[in-house]
Amino acid sequence: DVILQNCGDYVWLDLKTGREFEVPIGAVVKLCDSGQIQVVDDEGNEHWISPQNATNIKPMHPTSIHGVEDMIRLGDLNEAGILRNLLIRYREKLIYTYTGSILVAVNPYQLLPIYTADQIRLYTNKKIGEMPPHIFAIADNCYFNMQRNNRDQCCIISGESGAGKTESTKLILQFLAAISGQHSWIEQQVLEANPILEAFGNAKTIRNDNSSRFGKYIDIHFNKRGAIEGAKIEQYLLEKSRVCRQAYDERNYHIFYCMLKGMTVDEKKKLGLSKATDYTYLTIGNCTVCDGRNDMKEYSNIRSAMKVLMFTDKENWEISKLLAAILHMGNLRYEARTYDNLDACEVVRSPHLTTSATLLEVDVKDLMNCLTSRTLITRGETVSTPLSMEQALDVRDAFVKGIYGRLFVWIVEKINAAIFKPPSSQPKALRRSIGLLDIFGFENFTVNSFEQLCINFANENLQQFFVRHVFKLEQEEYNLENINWQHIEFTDNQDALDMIAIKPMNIISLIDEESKFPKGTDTTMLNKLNFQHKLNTNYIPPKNNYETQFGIQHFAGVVYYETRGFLEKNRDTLYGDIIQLVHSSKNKFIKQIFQADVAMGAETRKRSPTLSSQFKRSLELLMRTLSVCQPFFVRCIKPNEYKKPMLFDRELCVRQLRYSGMMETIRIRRAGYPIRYTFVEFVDRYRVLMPGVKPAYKQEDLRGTCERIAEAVLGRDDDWQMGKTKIFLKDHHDMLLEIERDKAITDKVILIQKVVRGFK
Ligand code: AOV
Ligand code: MG
Repeated sequence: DVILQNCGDYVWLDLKTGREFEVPIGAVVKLCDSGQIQVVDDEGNEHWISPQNATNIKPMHPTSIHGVEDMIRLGDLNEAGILRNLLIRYREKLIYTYTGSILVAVNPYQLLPIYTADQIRLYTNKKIGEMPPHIFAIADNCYFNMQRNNRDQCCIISGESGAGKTESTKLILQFLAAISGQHSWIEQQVLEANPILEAFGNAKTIRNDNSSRFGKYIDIHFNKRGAIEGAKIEQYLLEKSRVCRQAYDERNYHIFYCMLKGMTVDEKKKLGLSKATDYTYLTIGNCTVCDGRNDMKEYSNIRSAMKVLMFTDKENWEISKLLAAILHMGNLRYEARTYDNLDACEVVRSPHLTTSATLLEVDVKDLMNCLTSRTLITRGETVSTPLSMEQALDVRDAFVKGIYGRLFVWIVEKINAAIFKPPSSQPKALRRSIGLLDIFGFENFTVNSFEQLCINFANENLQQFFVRHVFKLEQEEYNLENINWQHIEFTDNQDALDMIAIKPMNIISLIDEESKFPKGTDTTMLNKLNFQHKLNTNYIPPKNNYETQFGIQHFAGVVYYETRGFLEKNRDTLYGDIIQLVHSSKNKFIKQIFQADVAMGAETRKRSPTLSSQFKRSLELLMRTLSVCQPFFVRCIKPNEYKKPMLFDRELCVRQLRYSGMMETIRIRRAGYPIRYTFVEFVDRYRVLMPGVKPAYKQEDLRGTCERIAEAVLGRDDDWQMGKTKIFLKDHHDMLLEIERDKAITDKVILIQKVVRGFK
């Protein structure tokens, strides 16, 4: 059927290329001539469409022509509609869009003038929807909800690597600090924790110049007046392998480059340091500078942040010594040798070796021995066996990773010591909190390893939290409350999660089992994975016996994992010789960060939990924490792979929208009732809107009273529903009720003031 179009009409043009992530594009009709229609699409390309082909075009709903602030209002509710809405807003630098109360944020890759103190004021104490969509509105609502409902809140920020999670987290924090309003020392300390964490835990990757290589959950504590009184930071699984190795065009952790650029000549001399290009550990990715980052300036920021967080000069110096020792150890050279037909090696004597020993405050000989041989105890006898060159390099790298990983944990503890005020100072009941979750985003590189498996496993968990909250619990509650409701289908990632970490013989547990098995290798592990999961639709076995990678169908796409090195990374153990070496050191700081290891003893150390089991455990705890909070969701979208402003890659965006379940989210938010109150809560909060209504505890017919108030304020025919124990409302009802309530209370206050003045 031919649809006649007039000039200036907007249409959807389906190019039908059959590409997986392509959706119809918006276009405007330019000419209608002798049966032919000329249209210009959103990318500026012209197309001629003959009447026979007119099925390729469909009229556009008016809401899609100029876009909407809340996507539940879209008339054309399909992927094309969502995509175009984000696109035309993005072009106007409107990077934020709502889906009900869920915020979609498209990374602008440029500084927009929308985060000023004025903007903070504008968004303070507003209802969602009263102002244009903004990350500050989410922060304000978190804060308001915390106080109104007297419940802990959390903000879950998700998106791929480089999508803008960390920036969003910082903006929320900045907003909360501003409205909590004291300009206090503690607020400043909480804010200044970030530059330190980023210096030691972020790095340039090909996806993001400031990629978080660890996950964090910042829990901000408020007293009953709503002022920040402390915070606690939980960190998850720093990517330690980066200290020794970086992929092409990637860097090591920022701190190394900053230190080499920012230290005084004298400081560097004491540590025997020169410039970044001189160090193996800093040059493997063939990239020592990062455009747009000023390592020298960063260094002074880091140093001043450390002062704010009570790092002493002495502690700072001790940290620098360890960082320098790491760089020197990375430059050690080895020579292969043979002893009694055994592959062995020696460390070539060099200033790097002596400086390493000096900085670690250990004997040079001991250090050399530790790095080239290994002590074994067999039948009560101690024998020293030489290490091959390859083994020796591994031992060195393991030591370095061990130092850096423990240093990072120590730094987070140090920060917490400054900002965390134990509840004893305030009764727990009076303290409320807002938690901000910013983890490493979903990753899929050319080569993916154990780290990516952990990162993607974490993202799989977050997605399930979202799915559970937005789809499962939501629809369960409608059923329980007898709400008139049509079920909405959604993509559930529970199966993938079950296979990775929940069901018996899951991938993580098999990797773990093999890590503990003395004869286990990466190959035997892969065989077990294949045997167990080859029939699972979420598992992709290797194509043949030579291939060493397996694939997982994640919610965000298929990722292939290279298994070589898996077990080693998961075991994450240091040889006893290394621990012994640390024990012999005169450097109190390194001894302190290795304290637990030294205390453990060889046998306990062998049985200590693997990385993946620790990580799994901490994720479980995190999920439990989140589940008792009221959640807000921020979905960050990366518009292009080039870190460039004003460049919107349609297919890249469709992929992210599809995988994050945005379509279904809009559908459920549109049909659903995100706001709900028990009858008691509702009556007590809104009885001011109806003169003469008694408090809930004095009501005989609570449900009836609740319904009467709602009818009076919202109108009988509007789309809200009475459940068995609760009233179910739309976001805009909440806004309306709250605005009316504010007015009613203000009127009352004015009235009281008048009365009081009248008495005087
Ligand atoms: P991520 O946290 O989601 O990635 P970031 O928050 O680090 O991503 O954002 C990446 C970069 O995008 C930042 O360094 C900024 O240059 C830019 N950016 C993001 N949000 C904004 C914004 N609101 N305004 C201006 N620029 C922005 V990862 O940590 O890699 O998953 O592991
Ligand atoms: Mg980040």
